[in-house]
Amino acid sequence: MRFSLVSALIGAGLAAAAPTNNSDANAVMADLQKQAEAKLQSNAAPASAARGGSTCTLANAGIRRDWESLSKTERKDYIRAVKCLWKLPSVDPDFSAAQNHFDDYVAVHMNQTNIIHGTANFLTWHRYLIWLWEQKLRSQCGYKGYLPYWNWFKYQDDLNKSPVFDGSDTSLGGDGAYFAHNGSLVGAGHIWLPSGAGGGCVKSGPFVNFTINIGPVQPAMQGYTPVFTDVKHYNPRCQRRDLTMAASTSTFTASNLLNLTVGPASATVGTFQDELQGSYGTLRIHGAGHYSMGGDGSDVYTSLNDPAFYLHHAMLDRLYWIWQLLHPDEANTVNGTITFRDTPPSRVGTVDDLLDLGKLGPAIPIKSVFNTLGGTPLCYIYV
Ligand SMILES: [Cu+2]
Repeated sequence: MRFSLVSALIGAGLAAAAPTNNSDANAVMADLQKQAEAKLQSNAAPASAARGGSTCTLANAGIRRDWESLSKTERKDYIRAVKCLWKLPSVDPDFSAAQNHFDDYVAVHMNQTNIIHGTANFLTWHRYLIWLWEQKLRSQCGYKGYLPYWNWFKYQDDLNKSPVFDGSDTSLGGDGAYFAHNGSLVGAGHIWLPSGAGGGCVKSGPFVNFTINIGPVQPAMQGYTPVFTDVKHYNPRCQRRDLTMAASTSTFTASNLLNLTVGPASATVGTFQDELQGSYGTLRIHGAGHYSMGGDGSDVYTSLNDPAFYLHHAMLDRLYWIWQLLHPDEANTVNGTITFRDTPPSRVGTVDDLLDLGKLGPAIPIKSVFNTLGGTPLCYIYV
């Protein structure tokens, strides 16, 4: 059997390994990716290739890549396509605050926040959401590529240097202007994160003059006054950001990554998703991506106002994809109920529950998106 860094680290014991710097996390990620690809190759053996009559194969699957590995031309094409969504009309008259199709995604997520987080459908609902976004960019805005991801483990020490956030015309915008505020309260108010250097309107990059219209509902950033209302409340404003290294450096670690993918938290989909989302008083990888962005990206209801949301959730989906490939017996299961941390108490979710994203796309059962090569409708891999 091939020697693997991951198994070496596991062999050494998670606590003993406890790597904390970027290079360790990046090496672990690269190794996990290799293991996932090896599983893909063996799954694609002729006997299983025709399973279910899917026309999706490794040869024709879409390939989602690290934003950094896209050429500048490809990044600009993605940015152009996202801007195109601002020019398309809203598709749901109920979202009267939505001024365009970009806003529709914010509104759909906002309306369902309490039934798609801390629930059985968290992983699959967001998987389907970002797939619909990717499809829309391709079908309506002429985008030729696939959804890129933000690789959290690179540049976590200085997000200003990340190609996602460096403020160049090939980024998704830089930090916000300085806005004096007293950090962010996260983990249901149990954890305080110090402010970064921003907090105001994003001051550089391709989306500087673009207006967002819905929310905020519950931004973690102090001093950003929420609008406790609904998708009919029109609230035009700039998009805000506060790049917060206190969130990224503390959480995007090799030990957290190992725990999720091959360590104790990887045992079941329940332990995996709980560790990913954290609980009261803990900051974990899903939240850390949002709180690293700060500003609008820190709002559990309307974080889609930050265009980097989709790259963050693509990376989250990549982690889910890797976990599924490494845990085939658990890959097609769900755990949890249909309300946020079972509040109010609700029934257990099932694989037949529908992922209903309103007018963004047809409602489909959870089980149809377990396999990203299933062709019902998904057909993509990560590299
Ligand atoms: Cu969400």
